[in-house]
Amino acid sequence: MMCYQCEQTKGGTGCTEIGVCGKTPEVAALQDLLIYTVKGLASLAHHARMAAGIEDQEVNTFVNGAIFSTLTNVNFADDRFVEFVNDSRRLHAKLSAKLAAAGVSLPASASESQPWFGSMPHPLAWNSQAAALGGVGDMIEIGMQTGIAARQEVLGETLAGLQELLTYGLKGLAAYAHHAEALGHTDAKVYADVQESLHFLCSPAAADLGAVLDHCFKAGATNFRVMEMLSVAHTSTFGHPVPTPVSLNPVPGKAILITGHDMHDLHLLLEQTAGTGINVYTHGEMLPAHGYPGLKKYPHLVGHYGGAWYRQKVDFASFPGSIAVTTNCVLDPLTAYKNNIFTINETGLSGITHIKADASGHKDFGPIIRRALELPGYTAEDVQRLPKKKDVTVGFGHNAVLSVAPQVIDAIQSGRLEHIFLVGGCDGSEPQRKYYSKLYQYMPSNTMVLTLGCGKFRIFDQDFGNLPGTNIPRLLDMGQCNDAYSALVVATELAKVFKTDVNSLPLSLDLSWFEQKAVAVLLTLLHLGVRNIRLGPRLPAFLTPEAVGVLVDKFNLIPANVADPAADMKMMM
Ligand code: SF4
Ligand code: SF3
Repeated sequence: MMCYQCEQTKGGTGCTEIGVCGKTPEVAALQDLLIYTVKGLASLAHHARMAAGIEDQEVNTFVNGAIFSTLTNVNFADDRFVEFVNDSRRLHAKLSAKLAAAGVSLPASASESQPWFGSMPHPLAWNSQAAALGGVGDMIEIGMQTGIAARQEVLGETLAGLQELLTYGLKGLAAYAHHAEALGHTDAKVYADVQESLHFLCSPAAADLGAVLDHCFKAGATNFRVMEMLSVAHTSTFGHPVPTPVSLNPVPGKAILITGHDMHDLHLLLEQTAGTGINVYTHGEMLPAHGYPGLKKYPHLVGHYGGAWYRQKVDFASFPGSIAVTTNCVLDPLTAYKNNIFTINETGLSGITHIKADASGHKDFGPIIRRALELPGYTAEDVQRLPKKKDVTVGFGHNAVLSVAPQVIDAIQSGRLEHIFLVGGCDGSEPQRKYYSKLYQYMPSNTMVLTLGCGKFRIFDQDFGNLPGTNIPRLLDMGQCNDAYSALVVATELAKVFKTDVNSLPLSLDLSWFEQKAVAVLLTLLHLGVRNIRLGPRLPAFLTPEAVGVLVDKFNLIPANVADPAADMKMMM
C-alpha cells in the first residue's frame, strides 16, 4: 500500500505497510479501486450531462458518498468497500443503458487509457467490462494496481502529488456536499464540477501541471459554494447559531454519545430518543450543535463529552452508554466498547453494526437506543464523584459575530483590539501540535481568536476573558471546520467596513490540517486569494518542495514554525 493523504502519514512521507490510522493494505487497495471506478463512473456521468443532458440523481449522490467514504478515519470495513465498488459498476451499467436508449455513444477518446493508469484501462472502460468481479480477494488484487505508484512513476512526484491534491480536495468537498444533501440541499453545479474534475483526472490534460493547479483552485471555488450551501442547510433547518453555554458535566441517566459532523443524524437521534429518558451528549465536531435553536431546544441534549478525535479510545472506553458515529473521525474500536459503538452513513468499522437508511431514507436508531438502555448510563454517584467542569460557550456563527461587529470595529478603531487570529482546523496526536496550545499563551490580551474545527479542543475549556471595554468574549468558536464559511463572511464584512481587502485586515490565519476536508478549505482560501496563511503542523507529504514553492510564490503560504510559536506570534502581530 501507499497512502499519504493525511497529515499523520508515516514518517511524513507515506504509509506503506499499514496506515498510522489503522487502515490495512487490503482496505487501502479497496479504497484505491473505489476511487478508480468512481473516476470512470464520473467520466460517464460528465459525458451523459454534456452530450445528452442526462442527470442521474442516484449517480450524483453515490459519487459524492463513495469518495467521502475514502476520507481519512471514515471507513475501515472491507465488506463496505466491496459493496461500494459493486454499486459503482451497477450504476455505470444503468447510466450506460440510459445513454444507449438516448442514442448517444461515447467518443472513442472517452475510454483511451492514460499512461498513469499503468496496466489498467481507462476506468470508464474497466467499469464497462462485462465480466463479473470475483470476491474481495480479486478486488484487492485489482485495487493494488490502481494506487499512487503508477502515477508517481509516469508523472513524477510533483505532478502526481498535485493530482492527489485535487483528489483530496474533492474528497473534502464531496463530504461537505453530502452533509448538505442529508438536509435536502443540493446543487447541480456541485455534482457537475466534482464529476468534471474526476473526468479531467482521466484525460491527457491532467499531465499538464498548470491545468491540474487550475482544477485545484476550481475545486476551491466549488467548495466555497458547498460550504455556503451547508451553512444555509444548517441555518435554514435549525436556525442561526446563538451563543450558548454547554455543560461538560454528565447528568444521571442512560446515555448516548454522538460524534462526527452530521447534524441531520443528531436531529433524528434527538427525535427518536425523545421521551425515552435517554440523555444525548455530543462528541468531537458535534459540539457546535448546541448553538442551533432547532437542536438545543431538545432538553435531553444535555451536554458535551470528551476531547478531540484522537483521544476517543480513552474517552469512548469510559462512556457508560452507546456511541453513534455519523462521519469522520472514527478509529478502530477497543474491545472495551466494541459492542457499544454503531456506524451510520459512509462510516464503517469491521465487525461493528452499521445502521443503514431504508429505501425511503429513514434511519432506525433502535439498535443504538436499545444498547443505551442495556448499559448503565450515569448514576447519581458517578455524577457526584466526577470533578466538576466549567461550561464552554459555542454558537458564534457569522450571524452572532456580525451582530457584535459594531463593537469589534469600534475596538479596532480605538486600538483596544489590535489583532484577530483565526486558528482553525483539525487536531491530532503528534507532539508538534503542542504548537497550537502554546500559541494561545502568547496572544496579547488586546487580541481576539476565532476557532473552528476540532482543533479548538486544545483550548475550548479555557477562559480568555472579554475584549477590553466590551462583554464580547475574546475566544469565539465559529463551529465545525465547514464553518470556515462563517469566518470568511465575517472577514469579508470587516474588509468592507474598513474599505480594504481581507489580506489587509489585522487578521492572521494559522491553520492546522489533518485530513481532506481541511485540504478543501485550504483550496477555497487560496481560490479567494487569501495570502500569508500559516499551515501546520507539517506540510502535506503529497506536495513536493517544487509544488510548495509554487504556493509560496503565489500566496505566500507559510509553514507554521512549530518549534517556536512565540516567534510566529511576533511575526503575525
Ligand atoms: Fe496513513 Fe493517513 Fe493514509 Fe491512514 S489516511 S493510511 S494515516 S496517510
Ligand atoms: Fe476534525 Fe477529524 Fe478534521 Fe472537521 S473530526 S476537523 S480531524
